[in-house]
Amino acid sequence: MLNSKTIVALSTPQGIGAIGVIRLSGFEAISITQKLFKGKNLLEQATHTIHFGHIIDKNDVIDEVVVAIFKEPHSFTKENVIEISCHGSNYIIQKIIKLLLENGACYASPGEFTQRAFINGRFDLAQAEAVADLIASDNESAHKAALNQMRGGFSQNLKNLRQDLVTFYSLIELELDFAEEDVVFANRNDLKTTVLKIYAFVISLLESFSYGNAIKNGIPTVIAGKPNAGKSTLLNALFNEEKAIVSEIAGTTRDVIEDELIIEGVKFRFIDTAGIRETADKLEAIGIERTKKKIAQASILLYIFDIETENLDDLIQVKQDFSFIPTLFVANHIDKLDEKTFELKLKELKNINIDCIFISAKNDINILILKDKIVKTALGETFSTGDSLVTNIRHYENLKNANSALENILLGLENDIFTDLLAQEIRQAVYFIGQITGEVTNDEILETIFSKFCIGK
Ligand SMILES: Nc1nc2c(ncn2[C@@H]2O[C@H](COP(=O)(O)OP(=O)(O)OP(=O)(O)O)[C@@H](O)[C@H]2O)c(=O)[nH]1
Ligand SMILES: [Mg+2]
Repeated sequence: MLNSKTIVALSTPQGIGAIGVIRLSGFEAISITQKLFKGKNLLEQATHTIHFGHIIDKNDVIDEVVVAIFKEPHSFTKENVIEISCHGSNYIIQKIIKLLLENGACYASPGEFTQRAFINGRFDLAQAEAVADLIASDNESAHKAALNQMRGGFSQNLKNLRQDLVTFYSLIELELDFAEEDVVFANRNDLKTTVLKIYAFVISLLESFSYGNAIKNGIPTVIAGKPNAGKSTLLNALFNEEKAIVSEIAGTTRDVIEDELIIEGVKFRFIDTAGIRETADKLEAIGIERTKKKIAQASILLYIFDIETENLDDLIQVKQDFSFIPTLFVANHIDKLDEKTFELKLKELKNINIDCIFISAKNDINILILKDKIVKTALGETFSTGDSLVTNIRHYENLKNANSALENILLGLENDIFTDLLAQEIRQAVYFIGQITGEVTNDEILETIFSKFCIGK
């Protein structure tokens, strides 16, 4: 084992709870715990067993506890691990940790348990990072993506492809060693086939990032429309809460209002915007510019309009202008129409081929149907959850770098560039791919990654 120190930290959240779990990892985890434990001799117990007993300070009983034993290598860190479940009082927890420190344990730094798991080969770096994502996940899709990645996700595939590239790299290096003899060890066609395969995979991972990122941070969904269409009323209806100011004055919302909402296990970030119209008001104009920017960055557009007053030509225009983004047309204010007028409007909209969801934001009519439609649109636009998703910006950056190195290799092969230049590009690609799974990393990178974890993870 690389680490001789035995580390300790509270693994449950700070604060008062029914129980707190203190975790130790390291060669001496069991023997250090035994020094303050009154009960069975922990040193003689089998792995994966739990034991009731007391934590004592000299002769004072501190708490009744349950101790779980995981012996190396069958533990989270692949080291000896002890988990002490005690009562969740801050006093008890601090006291037990202090006793453990006095008996030879050291305080764990943030993410050190997971870091050890990585160093001891329990999983690769991308999987270790997924542990942090899993803990942070607050919705079903983010949870699925993190769990999938923690179990291996795209890592193995990436590692295999990288290995193929490494093989070519060594052959090319060999050619350089025999430069004077002008021999070819690396078949250029085979190299091209391999590079194309990796390239396709890297591209698919890069493409998954926007969705992966969205499910982690919420799928950006913009509510836009003319002033007084009922955008802010709709935002409030979706959240069932008065988030935005609603008034009959056109141009009420000037700044963008955003918040997150989980619907059917998918996280959305709803964005209420300033109504779009021609205006001489400087502040309102700035708001409208922001609206347009938000739409450009969003994944879904909810275009809401007042069914009583909306001009059909304007709707056709909107459909054209925003064809770049999946758009749901939301016909609002249906409460104001009698049945006959409603039927008429229905026909008109059908004639111009605009599919709508009919709601009354103010009276909470059909909001659930709208929510359902939003989820379907989000899922239809995106990947099935079984796919590998890139959710981590560090992975994304490395994939982008690997991608440009791969492009250079392909270009180089087309143009028959010098072998040493080719070797350099292959080395780059191998390096950046290796950065993701942690096959090449320096201590500094590791430190930044694991310092983002909390203590006790
Ligand atoms: N009758 C009726 N009134 C509604 C409905 N939805 C919104 N309103 C009213 O329409 C007016 C404008 O609503 P807002 O939600 O402020 O409209 P907005 O689109 O946010 O407007 P701006 O922020 O000015 O662009 C308010 O008086 C609302 O109460 C609806 O479904 N039926
Ligand atoms: Mg508004």
